[in-house]
Amino acid sequence: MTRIFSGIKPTGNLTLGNYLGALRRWVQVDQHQADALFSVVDLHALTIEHDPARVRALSRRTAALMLAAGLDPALCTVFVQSHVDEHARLSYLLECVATDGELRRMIQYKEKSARARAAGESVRFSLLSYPVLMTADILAYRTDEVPVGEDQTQHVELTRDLAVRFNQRYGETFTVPKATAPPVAARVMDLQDPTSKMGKSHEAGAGIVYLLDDVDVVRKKIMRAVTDSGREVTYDREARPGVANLLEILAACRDGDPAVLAGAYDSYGALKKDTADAVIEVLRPLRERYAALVADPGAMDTVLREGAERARGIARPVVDAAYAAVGLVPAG
Ligand code: AQP
Repeated sequence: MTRIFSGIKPTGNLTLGNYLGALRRWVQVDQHQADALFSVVDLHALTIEHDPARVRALSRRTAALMLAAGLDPALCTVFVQSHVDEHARLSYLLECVATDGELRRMIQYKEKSARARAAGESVRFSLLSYPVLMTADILAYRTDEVPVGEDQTQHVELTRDLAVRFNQRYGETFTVPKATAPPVAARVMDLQDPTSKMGKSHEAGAGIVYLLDDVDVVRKKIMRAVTDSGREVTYDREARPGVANLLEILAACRDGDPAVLAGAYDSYGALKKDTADAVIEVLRPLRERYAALVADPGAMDTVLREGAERARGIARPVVDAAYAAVGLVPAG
């Protein structure tokens, strides 16, 4: 059976981008068709300035939203990354396989480190090394497929490179995984700046739809989305990124095709209204389930504990095999 691993960083409140770009497919497709593991990758939230209490609260909220979105512990494994030591154990070994040059070429590192330096902040070493931890997250489970948004494909390429290199040097140990992306809404853009990704760690703003936003807030944000001065509704990501973003969001919510949908509209107002309705409809059941889940924190703890146990059971022999392969003496 195909094995899938994917995760979400608890760096902010989950957005429509996380839902349409990742969660929805995990729920509707992946958990039914594969042996799927989904993790709150909390160690990845520490690469930037963070408040410990906030990371803790966001980790729980992220787990609850993953379950509220429809991940079913009877079908898949849901767990918190830091509960399974194998991720950090394997990461160091893979740092010994990765090169400084290939990590410095990562677009996310270049962009985030440049932003931090421009703001006069120091750049944590983990900002450079975290793609290796992500590689460990994936390889520890002998993962076949990694469903991610477009922003993460370079990291999955690195994972493939490191897996191949490790296997060549030390013997066949890891499965070489591949990235898979959803057909539409692989990259949901900020409604106020449709040239940049709708990201949960970005400054809270009018351009980000959070999964737990009130219905009125969702509607207001979408109705105020930046479009352009034209009138015709056409699907053109380059020339009309704002309209294209709305069409992609609508298409993702209604399982449609953005170019075909464009032909059904003769005004931006009507497109925005239908997009708002579609998003509100998609988020409604999720918000209801979320309320029920947070009312029973003990049940969620049980799901996470059992998820971590299962994850550990898969990862430990793989990581032990990697330790042995590189020449480390097994513990007696
Ligand atoms: N806007 C998006 N459109 C499509 N997919 C997205 N994803 C995130 N944003 C979008 C996908 O959601 C999964 C989990 O995301 P993540 O936690 O790795 O990153 P993030 O939500 O983008 O959080 P940050 O902290 O705001 O990230 P950075 O700092 O990297 O921008 C992934 O599958 C991701 O592709």
